[in-house]
Amino acid sequence: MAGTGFFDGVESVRFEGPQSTNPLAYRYYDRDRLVLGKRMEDHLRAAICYWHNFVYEGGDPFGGPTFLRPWSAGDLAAARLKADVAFEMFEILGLPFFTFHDRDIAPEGASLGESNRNVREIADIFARKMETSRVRLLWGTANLFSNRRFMGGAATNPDPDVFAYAAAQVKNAMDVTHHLGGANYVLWGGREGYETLLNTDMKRELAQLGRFLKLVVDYKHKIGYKGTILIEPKPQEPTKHQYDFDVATVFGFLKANGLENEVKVNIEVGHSVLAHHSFEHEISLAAAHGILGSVDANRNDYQSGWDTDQFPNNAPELALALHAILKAGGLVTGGFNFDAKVRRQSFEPVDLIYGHIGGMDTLARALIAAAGMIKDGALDRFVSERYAGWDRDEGAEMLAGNRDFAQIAARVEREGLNPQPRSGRQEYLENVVNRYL
Ligand code: XLS
Ligand code: NI
Ligand code: NI
Repeated sequence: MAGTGFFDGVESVRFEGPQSTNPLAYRYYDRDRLVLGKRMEDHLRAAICYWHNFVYEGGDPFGGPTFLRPWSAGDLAAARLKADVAFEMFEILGLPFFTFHDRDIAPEGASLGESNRNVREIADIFARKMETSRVRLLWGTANLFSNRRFMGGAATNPDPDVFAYAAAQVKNAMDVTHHLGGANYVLWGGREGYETLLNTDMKRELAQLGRFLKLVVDYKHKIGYKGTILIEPKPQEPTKHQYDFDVATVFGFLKANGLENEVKVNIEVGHSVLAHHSFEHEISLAAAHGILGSVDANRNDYQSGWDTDQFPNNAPELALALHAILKAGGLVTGGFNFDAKVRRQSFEPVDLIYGHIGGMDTLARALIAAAGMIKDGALDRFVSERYAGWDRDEGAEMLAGNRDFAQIAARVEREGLNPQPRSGRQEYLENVVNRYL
């Protein structure tokens, strides 16, 4: 590959094993290692995101860019350089997927037509690079939140022309995702929410959002796109009240619109924390409803109250989520997308590499631990015994709807039922989990 020189001196990152002290090697992520009969790479399906690596410039509310990237001019030439650097990074890390928003990859033009042409021009560069690279597209999405036209919402805007503009932008992003063989298409409703009810007709806005999602699903079928449509829940930020608050809210919304078999969720670790859930709660709930799609892998600062998008680095915490994912049969079209950015002071190119190495090794350790728990069945056995009564006799009959209240009450009296509590054994189970970490 003709190098841009951006990552000069950084070699391809390889697996060297847990004893390695090379900071530019994987210590746990060994992509070909079989875990429960499947390659690690195929379990995790890790992706490198475009926005945090190649768009974020290190700014915070109190100061501007610190990274000073050579593509900061923001024109098409800069976009081409950015694409070259991105593919160099994919190569160095050897991860199988990437993700992007339309506005990450190409500059916005004077009209939507020009913006769309810019996006397609860079997507064509991607397509050519993908002929010789092993990286694939995990998902594409449209940025319907940065431009000021979306300040009052995209699909949920009071102005129907903004809805139309958003639809036209999503159509193009779906076309491009389809063209690049993207495994999923994501919708994160950054501005789909509100600041104050004083100026908001919530009922209308929810109807608009439902209509928008139906249009997305119709278009998917019309163009023969086989990927999965994903909604990414987030409770707050940028709006005070987001309509896609958490997995439960999204499931209710999908049911209300008859889309629960068409759309799944992309669950982000940090967003779960902001919604006051644990990540494994969100995973398990999505799995229970059959809408587990994909993961945005990161971590949130527990003290912040906002979305800090840090790289995952806590394997014990992720192990329970991986356990829930494995139990649900794994991520099918989904994967682990690093929706994570390096901190403002980590301005050197190699810092991007360290972030991903740490994230990958954390996921790999969590996967190995979770696979151990699954293999021994220690947790599952306890849980299935705990509920075993529901699988037979009167438990099964009640659950199936074969008993009414009168029949249930009569049996309680007839048999003189007096059920005795059994220990939930939380501490014992926590100790079992610790054996695998
Ligand atoms: C923002 C979201 C965003 C989505 C893609 O908080 O995580 O990055 O993943 O639009
Ligand atoms: Ni995300
Ligand atoms: Ni986030």
